[in-house]
Order: sequence, then C-alpha cells, then structure tokens
Amino acid sequence: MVQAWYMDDAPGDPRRPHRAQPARPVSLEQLRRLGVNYWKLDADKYENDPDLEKIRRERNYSWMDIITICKDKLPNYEEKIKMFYEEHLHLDDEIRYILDGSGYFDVRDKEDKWIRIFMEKGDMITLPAGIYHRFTLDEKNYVQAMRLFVGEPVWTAYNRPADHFDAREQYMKFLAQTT
Ligand code: KMT
Ligand code: NI
Repeated sequence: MVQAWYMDDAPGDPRRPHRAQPARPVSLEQLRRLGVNYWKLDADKYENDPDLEKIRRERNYSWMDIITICKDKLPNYEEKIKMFYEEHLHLDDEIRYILDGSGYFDVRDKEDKWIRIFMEKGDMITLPAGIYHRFTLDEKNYVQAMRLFVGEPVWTAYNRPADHFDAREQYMKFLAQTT
C-alpha cells in the first residue's frame, strides 16, 4: 500500500524522507478527504492494461505522455527539478502514474501541514485542481511517469500564493464540506 507521512520541519536535502518524529503516518482515507485519489496498478503492463484503460475511460483521461526525470534524460533538468519543488497549484487535476523509479509528492493538509506521499512503480495518483503541492525525486534520483490529462494538457503552475483562482476557491469549498 502507498506510504504517506507528515513531514518534519528540518532543513536540508528534500530528497531525504523527512519523516516527522515521532512518526505520523497518513492513510489513504486521510488522502481521500483531501481530494487525493490513489490506485495500485501493474506497471509492467501499462501498454495494454484493462484496469488502466477503465480508469482513463471513466475519468476522460484522453491525453498522456511519459516523462523520464533524471539528469541525463530530462532537458533543463536542474531548472525543472527546482520548479517541481516550488509550492504551487494548477487549475486542473495533476494525474501521474509511476512506471519506474520513485519520488515524493508533497501535499498540504487542511491545517497547511505537509504530507509526503512516496510514489513508486505501479502507483497512480490524482491531485485535485487547487491543492498546493510539490514534487521531488528521492535519493535514487530517477523516476519515469505517465502524465495524464483530460483533453489538451495545460502545465501552468501557479506558485503560492495563488488563492484568488476559482480552482482554489472551489477546492477550499470541497475541503470545508468533507469531515
Ligand atoms: C510535476 O508536475 O510535478 C511533474 O510532472 C513531475 C512529477 S512526475 C513524477
Ligand atoms: Ni504540480
């Protein structure tokens, strides 16, 4: 099952796990209440996987590509790594399916605390439009992920503060009506 935990406030390399001490694990149910959805799939058969097809069909994830994030494969690696880790939001859902390697998606909870989600091969996640989040590689420095989108992709990231967007207001309303 997916591993998620509250982060410590220690400075230093973001690629380390940064688990709060004492440990504060976070369940799938807690993530769901933040609007974060998670699936486990068989990444070895991503090219012909009925379970993936079903999710894509039901949720209209018509568009996809595959991104490889490591020093030698990603153009403007350092710049992109920095951008991914700036706290930001999007006006659409961020949908990622890890095909190989691993990394951390950090999301803010209702009290604005960071939750770190460890994502590895076979993990698929959706972060809702309007949630503040960021991404970093872990100490293995390698991930390959499918990026999915409803229609033509819009990658624009709005760094915090970005509270005036309708997507943010909608997300705050969603948070207010879940327990
Ligand atoms: C993003 O938007 O943060 C990325 O595409 C990088 C993470 S994909 C594993
Ligand atoms: Ni993002």
